[in-house]
Amino acid sequence: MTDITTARDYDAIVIGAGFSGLAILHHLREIGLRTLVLDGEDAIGGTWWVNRYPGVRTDSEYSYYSFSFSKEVRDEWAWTERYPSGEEVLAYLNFVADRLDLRRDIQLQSRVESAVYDETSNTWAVHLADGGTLTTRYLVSGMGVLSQPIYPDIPGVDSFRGEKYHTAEWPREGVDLAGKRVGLIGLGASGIQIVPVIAGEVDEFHVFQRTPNFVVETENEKVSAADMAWLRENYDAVYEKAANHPFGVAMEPAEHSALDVSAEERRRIFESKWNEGGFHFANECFTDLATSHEASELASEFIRSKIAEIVRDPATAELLSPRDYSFNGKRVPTGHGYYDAFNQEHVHLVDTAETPITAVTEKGILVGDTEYELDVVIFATGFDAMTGTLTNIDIVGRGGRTLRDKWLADGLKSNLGINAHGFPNFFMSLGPQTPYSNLIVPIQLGAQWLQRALRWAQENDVEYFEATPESEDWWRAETERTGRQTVMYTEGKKAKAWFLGENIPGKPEEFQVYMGGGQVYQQHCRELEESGYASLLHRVDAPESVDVSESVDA
Ligand code: N01
Repeated sequence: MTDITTARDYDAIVIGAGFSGLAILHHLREIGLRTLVLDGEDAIGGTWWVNRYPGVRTDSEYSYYSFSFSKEVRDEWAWTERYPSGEEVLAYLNFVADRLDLRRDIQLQSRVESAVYDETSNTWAVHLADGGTLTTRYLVSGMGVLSQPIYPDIPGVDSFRGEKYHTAEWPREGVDLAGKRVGLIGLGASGIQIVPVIAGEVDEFHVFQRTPNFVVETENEKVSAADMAWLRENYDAVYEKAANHPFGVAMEPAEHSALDVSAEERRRIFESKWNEGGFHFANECFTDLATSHEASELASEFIRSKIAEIVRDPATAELLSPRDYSFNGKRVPTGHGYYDAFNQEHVHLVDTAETPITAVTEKGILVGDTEYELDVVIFATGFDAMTGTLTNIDIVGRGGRTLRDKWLADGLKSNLGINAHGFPNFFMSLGPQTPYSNLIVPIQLGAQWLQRALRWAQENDVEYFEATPESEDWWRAETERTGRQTVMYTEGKKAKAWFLGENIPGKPEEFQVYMGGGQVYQQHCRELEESGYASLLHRVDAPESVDVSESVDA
């Protein structure tokens, strides 16, 4: 067996101490790899540590928004809400870290600035902001997919004299919004969560809307002791259901096309799933809300009718109703009193589609000739999704080429979002082109896949894994092919969705995620494993005379 510890500080370094980092640390430890997790923040939790804005909570239900691999965690942790708050998810992650004794291998306040692969020694050197360097054989990104915040390209953002905050950079000590005039830009899942919560605190609230969203409202019931007892008994079945679902949720597949039932029956089904709330509507009504434009438009019409029922002012209701794209064109957010918030007199919806925001001024926000004077501006303007964290630091592979340069020159390419050609022994948890899903499922299954792959590498004296160029071409084509069969393509383009890269001016239009279904993706991962990792080039440790360029499959 290969001695993989030679002259390196670690066998594996994982960047990021969120869900991914914790799962990977646990699984790599189990196979005896000396693993270290690095995180730039001063606490674990990843996205759940940095996203502290008021109202932050999961859009997925508690039962499948957790790991299933640890019996201790399953038996001892109790969720309290159907859609847990950010604070509760953070407490869960801390519980996981303590219960699995993970903290001793997590180094906080250690921001990675670059990681450079050395071909001669087959080693990654990880350079930290404090000047330190650590070496490792395997480098794993657990940096998160929606973790590189972006500010809008509106002139004058820096000139505003009041307070300004991004939802993903919310101050740890909180923000006192009482009695203030607040403006919010951005109505994706983050903005939609913050609206009803701060509406109750602020004096005047201006919500600047460029593109309305289809929000599915929900109740957020308490989780009882009996609910948790049931879940503990049925955890494996719940998890399996989520793992077999295209979007990673533990839900029943729909049975009928929206086009195959009578208008009355359609309304009845829409109504019943609307009442169940959240992701139930998108996933359980009909088979084709994500694949048929006509079906998606029927769902759109239903939600528009709900908006008109909830929002008392017809003009506001109309403004909140998307007309330029249909349901699923954006990631569908879960609402907790979102539409109802616009019934309060001090909550004003400002349409910036017709007349865009011209500038942020010293005093507030200028829309056309109207200046809205504000004390606080909140940016809920999203992220450089999927690739942002990976291209924001220098990940330098073979020949000194960065991942950023590779994707800029060749387009987004990877083998199943796990590894990229030119970057031996670099692995990504939730890399680009991994499923559009409740993310806990691909995080856990990905950690378990990596565990088996690296154990196999040890047992077979494999020096490195590296995606073949052919595998990248195949996966890119597959990601585009399947994505274009969904309304996420046609409608996502219109809605400037982040999953197509459309939310960032200049970012190429490419599917950032795999839309072909989480269960299909997992089947591809199993096939790669069963093939002996055939499309991940690997070289058996051998005398130095062996030419690396002749790397062969086992
Ligand atoms: O970001 P977004 P997000 N002028 O990109 C607007 C996950 N998430 O942070 O649509 C004016 O969706 C932009 O307007 P438009 C989830 O996967 C999960 O809300 O481009 N407006 C849009 O309204 C989600 O999908 C959870 O016209 C500008 C908004 O900013 C993903 O994170 C909670 C603008 C950005 O929306 C991202 O959500 C929260 C400009 N120049 C998030 N630039 C949970 O499940 C941007 N906007 C808990």
